[in-house]
Amino acid sequence: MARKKIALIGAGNIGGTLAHLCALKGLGDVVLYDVIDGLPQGKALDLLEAGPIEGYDVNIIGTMSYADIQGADVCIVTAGLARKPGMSRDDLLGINCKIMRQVSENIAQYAPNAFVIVITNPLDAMVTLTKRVTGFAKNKVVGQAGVLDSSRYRTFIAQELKVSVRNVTAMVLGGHGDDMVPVRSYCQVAGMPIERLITAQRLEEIENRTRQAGGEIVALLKTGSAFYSPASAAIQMAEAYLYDKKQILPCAAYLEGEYGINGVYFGVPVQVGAGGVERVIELTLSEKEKQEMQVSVSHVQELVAAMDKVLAASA
Ligand code: A3D
Repeated sequence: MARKKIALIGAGNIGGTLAHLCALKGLGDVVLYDVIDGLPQGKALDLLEAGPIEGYDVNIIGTMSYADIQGADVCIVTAGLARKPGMSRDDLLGINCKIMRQVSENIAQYAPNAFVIVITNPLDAMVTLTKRVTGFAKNKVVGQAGVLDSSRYRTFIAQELKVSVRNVTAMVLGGHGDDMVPVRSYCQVAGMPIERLITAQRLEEIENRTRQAGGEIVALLKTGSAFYSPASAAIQMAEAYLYDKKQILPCAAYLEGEYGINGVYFGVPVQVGAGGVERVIELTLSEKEKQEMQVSVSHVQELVAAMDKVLAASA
C-alpha cells in the first residue's frame, strides 16, 4: 500500500513540530512548504537525518513549490504570523487573511482531494476563508482549536487532582478566543462528574486559566506562541481521518443549524473518520453554557465580518 502524503503549509514552529510527529508516528510522506528559502529544506533534511536513529522510513522534503504538494491526502496549514506579547489572535486578521487566501488557492489547485486542517489564527475566520476559497465540501475543511483547548483544560484538572491526564475527559467548545466555552457539565475524572471533585470557585479559576492559556505561553516565550501542543492536537485529528477512527473530537466545524448556529465555523464536538468531519454531535448544554456559546458565536460572527471587510478592501 502506498504511503499517505501529508502536506504541511508553513514550516515554522508548528510546521516543523508537525513534520517531526508525522515522521515519528510513520503517518506518511511529508512535504514541508514555506516561503522562506532554506527553512523547509533545512528542517526536512534535519528530520530525514534523524530517520536512521528513530527508525522511520518516511520521505520528508522541504519546498517552496506548491507543485510538490500534488495529490496530498492531508494538508495542515500553519502559514502566517503568530502572536507576540500584547497581541490578540484577532490582531493577526489583516495579514493572515492575505496569506491564507493564497494558500487556499494553491491547495484547491494541487490537492483537491485533501482533508484540510487549519491552525492559522484567528482560527475561526481563517478556516471559514479556507472553505470559501477552496470551495471544498464542509466535511473536508476543519479547524484545530478545541482539541488543544480541551487538552489544556484536562492538564490543569489533572494537576489539580494529581491524577493521570488519561483519567480526565473534557471538552472546550466555541470560538478559539478568550470567550471559549469549557463545558463543565461534560467534564469527568474516571467517569465522575468534575463538580463532585473540585469546588465551583476553583473550577472557575481553572476555566479562566484555560481561556487565557495561549496568552500565558506567549507571555513566557515572548517571540511567538505555543507550538508543541497545537501540533499534537492537529496530528490527533489527522490520525482520526487517516485511520478512519470515527473519533469524537472538539473541532471548528461548519455549522448549518446545529446548536442554532448557521453559516460559520465554530468549535463543537464532531466525529472524524475517513469521510472527514462525518457528523456534528449536539450536546445538551446547561443554560449558562448555552449563553456562553451565544457570546462566543457573536464574537466569531464579528470576526468573520471584519475579515469580509479586509477581503473587500484588498480585492
Ligand atoms: P511561525 O513559527 O511564525 O511559522 C509560520 C510560518 O508561516 C513561517 O515559517 C512563515 O515563513 C510561514 N509563512 C508566512 N507566509 C506564508 C505563505 N504565504 N505561505 C506559506 N508559509 C508562509 O508560527 P507558528 O508555527 O508558531 O504558528 C503558525 C500559526 O498558527 C499562527 O497564525 C498562530 O497564531 C497559529 N496558532 C494557532 C493555534 C490554535 O490552536 C488555533 C495555536 C498556536 C498557534
